[in-house]
Amino acid sequence: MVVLIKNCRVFSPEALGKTDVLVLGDKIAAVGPDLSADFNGKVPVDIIDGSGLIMIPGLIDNHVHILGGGGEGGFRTRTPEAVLTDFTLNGITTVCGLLGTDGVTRNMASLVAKTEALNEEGITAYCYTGSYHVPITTLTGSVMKDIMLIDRCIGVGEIALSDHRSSQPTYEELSRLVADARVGGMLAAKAGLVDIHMGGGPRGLTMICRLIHETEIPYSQVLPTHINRSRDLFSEGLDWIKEGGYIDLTAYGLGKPSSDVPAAEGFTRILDQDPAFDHVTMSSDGQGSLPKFNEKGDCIGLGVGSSATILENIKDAVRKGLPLEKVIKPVTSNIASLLKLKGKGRIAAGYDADLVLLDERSLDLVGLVAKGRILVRDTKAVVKGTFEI
Ligand code: FWO
Ligand code: ZN
Repeated sequence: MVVLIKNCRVFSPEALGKTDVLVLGDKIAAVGPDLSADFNGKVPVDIIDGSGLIMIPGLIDNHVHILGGGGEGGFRTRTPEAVLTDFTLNGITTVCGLLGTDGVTRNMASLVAKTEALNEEGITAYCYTGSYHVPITTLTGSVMKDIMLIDRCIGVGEIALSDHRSSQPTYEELSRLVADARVGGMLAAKAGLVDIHMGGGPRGLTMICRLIHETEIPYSQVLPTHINRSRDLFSEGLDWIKEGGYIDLTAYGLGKPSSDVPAAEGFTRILDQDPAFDHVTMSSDGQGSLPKFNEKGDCIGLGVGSSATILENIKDAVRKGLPLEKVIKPVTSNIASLLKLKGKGRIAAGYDADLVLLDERSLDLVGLVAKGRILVRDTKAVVKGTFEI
């Protein structure tokens, strides 16, 4: 009910220095020095000594296959469903769940159920309606109704473009889909954002650019993801930011040689051209399949994404000299404002009490508070998913 974290180095994401944070219920009540919480012993107060620790806002992973995904190599390659500690032990307090290649054995009813389950278990979960395939398969029969009438549905995704697994939507189909998502979102005071899976195909961002250039739809309505999957696509992404667009990097596992642009390098190049660093987000593709295809398009290998890569890439970027207060923006305040997630993405009075405590030197996860509840304490999960042992 009441948590007081004393003497912690707080990044809200801005660097606030050493200060205290008071949590009442599921909200941050106050941020500032010398806070106390004494109710004459009538109310239990959980006091955490934050010395030697850094506090950042709970991380927001905007692209997670919470039901599991995959299947590109046949039924045995359908990837496993996420469990609560996949997120909490990696600093994630908010996720946006979605479907991918397989929009047949994975469906919106199950996605909404899993989204609700994660909210009941302790974090905040939203979802997108649809999957790779356009026209999208909705739950209520229309994109606008899904966004307006499903409480946790905040937009559409992930629809696939420039990819051999895409349904090859026409420009007209894409523009109608984005237009419906926009108006549905507007009518429900939600972002109505369309999360767009970018494949490695030569058409790149052309259809998205055409849509924004030829219609009245604003840049903030679409978020091309996996933008760092190739150097060519990433260069298009840099140009897209330059003209006002938003891009989402996938937080790849470190150390494996591949064609992608690692987040640390991507962030550096974005900061060079846009010091404000407001138009970039990052997501894990957690539980999504990471398939490898040969030149004939046959699946020759398959990995599984993990939400752990978000914090790993934050650490890597800081190790390479990027400032922490910048590096956490793509997974806190930037994505919270793009997705219009009220109360999310910042450490300030009135915001949701989603807080992550990291070791000051290693940036390893030490603690996590979600909606005011301590879910991780002294690096251990003190709250687990329903069937986690
Ligand atoms: C990416 C999710 C891809 C699923 O291109 O899009 O396949 O449905 O689970 N994953 N298709 C992974 C690359 C960005 C590395 C997905 C996957
Ligand atoms: Zn994808």
